[in-house]
Amino acid sequence: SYFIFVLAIICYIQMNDDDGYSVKLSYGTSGFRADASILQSTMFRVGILAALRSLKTQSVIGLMITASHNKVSDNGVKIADPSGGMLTQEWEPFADAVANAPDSEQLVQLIGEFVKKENIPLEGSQSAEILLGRDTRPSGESLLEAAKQGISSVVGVVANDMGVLTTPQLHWMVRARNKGMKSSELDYFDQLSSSFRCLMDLIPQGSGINEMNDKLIVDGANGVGAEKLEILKRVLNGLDIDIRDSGKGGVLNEGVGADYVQKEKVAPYGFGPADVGLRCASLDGDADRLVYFSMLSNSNKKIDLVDGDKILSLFALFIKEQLSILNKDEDEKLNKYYKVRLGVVQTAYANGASTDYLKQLGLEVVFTPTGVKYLHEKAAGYDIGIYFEANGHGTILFSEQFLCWLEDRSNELSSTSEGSEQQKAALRLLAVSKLINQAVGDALSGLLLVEVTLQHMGWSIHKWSELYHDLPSRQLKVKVLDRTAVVTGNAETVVVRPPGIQEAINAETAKYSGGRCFIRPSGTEDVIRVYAEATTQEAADRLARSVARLVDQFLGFGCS
Ligand code: G16
Repeated sequence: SYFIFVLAIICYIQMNDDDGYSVKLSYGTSGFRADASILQSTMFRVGILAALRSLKTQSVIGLMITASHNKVSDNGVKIADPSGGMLTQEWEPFADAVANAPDSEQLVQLIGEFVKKENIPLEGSQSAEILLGRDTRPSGESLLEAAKQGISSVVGVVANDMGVLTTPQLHWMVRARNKGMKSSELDYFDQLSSSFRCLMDLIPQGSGINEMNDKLIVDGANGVGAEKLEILKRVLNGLDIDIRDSGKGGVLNEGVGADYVQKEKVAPYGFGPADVGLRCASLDGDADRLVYFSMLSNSNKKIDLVDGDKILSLFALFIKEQLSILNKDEDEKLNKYYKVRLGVVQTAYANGASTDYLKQLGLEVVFTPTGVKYLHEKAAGYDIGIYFEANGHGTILFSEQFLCWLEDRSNELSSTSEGSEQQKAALRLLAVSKLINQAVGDALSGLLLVEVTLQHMGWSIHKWSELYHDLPSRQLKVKVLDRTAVVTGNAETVVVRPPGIQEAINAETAKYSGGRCFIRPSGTEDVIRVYAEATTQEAADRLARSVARLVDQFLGFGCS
């Protein structure tokens, strides 16, 4: 079988080698991304990688073809590990080497060495299977074919095309399959809708629901999220959602979507004066990010942004409330009390005001570098770990141990004090653990949880937004000759290389009272990102611009 495998690789690479290998690819923040036209060979190679991962783990693996928030002409690929989370970081160097091997001989040699080192059985197994998904990008279909060929070059591994999906759906399916649970797309919608209904039924009588404008307007980024939200809306008949930017006529991520809305702080295309003040939300291109906003009346397209930090704060408040009801007056020794380790994970992009707010709530807040893979890992260390990036990517993780206790406690309460506040709190937490995607951040499940939490609190989007006031901030991106020249440390808050630039950033930041600024290389686009915060918008803008100029002087094309 190894001989057939080698032959398949040589044939494919020789027939299909495009210019891909001449561009250095890196597994990055979230898989490989580049212009779709150079990815054919990369997809084939990543197909092999996924197949090897499946053989190694003897589990189902996911392969998602998407470039998420990037422009429509880009595409990319992310691998989902058996847990449904991102590919283990231990395999990233191998992924980089596979993607960048200059010819079929070196690729074959590389794979041979890796298979030996990792002791990967090449004979296949019952569960050697890859679930493939893709977003709505036109290049997706042919790239999927390339990935399939890569997978089937490894004898005994099955490629299972799940069709057009959101990224979180695919991750959810992989997790469900490996846990022996129902795992079809229909099962996904069933789980979301039944846990949402359960939470709706548990809303306390008389919570000031009237404060909410009952209609939600969603910008689907002209992508897969809009299509899937339509299905969810049908399954949940009665959910009042107006879905815009659903792909008919518009271009994916162009002037629309969560990334655009969060970075530009303006309403997406398709929203106008009639929407002023209403509760609106934006998904990104593969529906793993979610932000809310409301249009301001005083100027065209300006918005009040309710970003990932505020979604996190809303969820943290709700969870904290349920835990305090659940553990009320209970005796630790009677197994009726569980000292829950509740933690919150953010990145350097988190608005300083959000971190202060969360700390005031008495929560433990920790920081990681950008990238869901880092946040997820940290959050998984708690009984309940809530992680969100400001850009709207995040979820809530529950430990198995806590969920087991919660199940038992809920059963006990249903026989001893049916209908009590404690029983309801237990049921709510259980429902949240089923509604919110345990594999990865998911805009659709996040949206349902926001909606039901607002109803529970009786809050309008305006009341929610008033939880705290964001410090004015600005994000910019700078094109440079080589973004890998920037190396950061301390959760991306300081630049370690090139020498001198951090001192220059410090000197610039010191000119602004309450100023904070950092730079980092993007893992998904060929740019350096600049983030600045200050006490006024004008100051944040100026600080960001001057640091962007510094980046250009140190690393760029020298246009400033
Ligand atoms: C991906 C990652 C996110 C990250 C974002 C931007 O999101 O999953 O964790 O925040 O890229 O990363 P960078 O600033 O490195 O370009 P997505 O939604 O694009 O897959």
